[in-house]
Amino acid sequence: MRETMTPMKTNRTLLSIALAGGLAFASAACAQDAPRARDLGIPLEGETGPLNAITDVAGIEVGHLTLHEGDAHTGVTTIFPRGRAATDGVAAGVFSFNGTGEMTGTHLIDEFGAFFGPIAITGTLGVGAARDGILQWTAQNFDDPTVRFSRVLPVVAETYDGGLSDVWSLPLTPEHVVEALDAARSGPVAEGAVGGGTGMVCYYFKCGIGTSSRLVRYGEDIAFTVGVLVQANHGVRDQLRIAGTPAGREIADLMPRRANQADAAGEGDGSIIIVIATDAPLLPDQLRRLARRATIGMGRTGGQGDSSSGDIFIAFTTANPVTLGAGAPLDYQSIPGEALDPLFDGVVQATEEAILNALVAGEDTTGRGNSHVYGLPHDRVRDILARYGRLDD
Ligand code: OAE
Repeated sequence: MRETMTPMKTNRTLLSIALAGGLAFASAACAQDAPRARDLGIPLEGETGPLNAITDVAGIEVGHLTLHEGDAHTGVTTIFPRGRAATDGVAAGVFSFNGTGEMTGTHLIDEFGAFFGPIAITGTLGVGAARDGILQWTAQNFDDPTVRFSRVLPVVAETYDGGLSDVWSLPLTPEHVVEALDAARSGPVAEGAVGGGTGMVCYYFKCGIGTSSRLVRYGEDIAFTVGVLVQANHGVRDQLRIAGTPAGREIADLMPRRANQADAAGEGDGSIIIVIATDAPLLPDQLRRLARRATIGMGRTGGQGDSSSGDIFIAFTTANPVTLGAGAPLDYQSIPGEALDPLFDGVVQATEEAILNALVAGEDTTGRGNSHVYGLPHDRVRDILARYGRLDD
């Protein structure tokens, strides 16, 4: 069973129950009645954009494909920095906090400071299919795709969903990815067990896709937007902190059941992919500085980049359209380096909230081989916040 998700005008409710193999695998997307971190009373700083999502950065489109096939529970999330129809590229910078993982296309970004085309985020073993899917989509939608050279080297990133999903059945195909690319839209973004987040677990709770945004004041009458989308699959329970409280240590029960004991032995702490978008005019080196600040936002929730984790962060700006060809010099704008702090704050705050939104969207899930992961218990989180004087009701 598979479905693509495109944001509807109102927050959607999409509950995909895959009855294949008798498994209940609920993917609660961003729904009218689904609470997010702020709804639980988690105190969070800063002013969000209207959607509190990466799509608050004008032009960005996000698509998901969620795949349930037998014991496989995976998918792909796609992000178009300028929308599906755009030909211009974006200036970008990448920061690998802990590089035990993959994000393709980064050598070219490090060299040229830009990329063209979408970003795809999926499960570890789906990277090849996602890369091929972007190439197929590009060939279908561009007469001369090579003109946008980086479109031949797509940006695809991963986190490992082998705990809940039968990854070695290799269920994701390039055609699935083409569907997720065609489904990309602006508007609200589904969170949790959806798209690339379908089989993801963070801090030993069900997790996955999360997003958030901040309006960043720059001088008297300018405001920029910073948007963040995460595929969160990182961390161990003791590390989890919510609004500074040791929530992970306070919820020492509700631990995952592995498909087999060997999994437990091999279980790393997972990874997190963080995509940062902004409409502030920045240069590649400045975008790398923004990407580095996502580390702080992850750290606020307790993540610390353990050894086997692929914690790789990419930042891009929709300002400064990047065209190709040896034409006239380009007039790039950029904010003076000494004035970046408000944007750094926005990245830290939106990253923290995106991870918490991914956690709050998580639901009790039974996956391959009768593995099981609990969703974050909302009432207990509220009790913990209250006990530590951190409940923002
Ligand atoms: O949980 C499958 N790391 O045996 S990868 C395991 N992106 O469960 C990642 N878990 O997801 C990294 O820390 C990654 C694993 C690292 C290395 C290769 C591929 C992906 C292991 C690891 C997982 C984690 C070997």
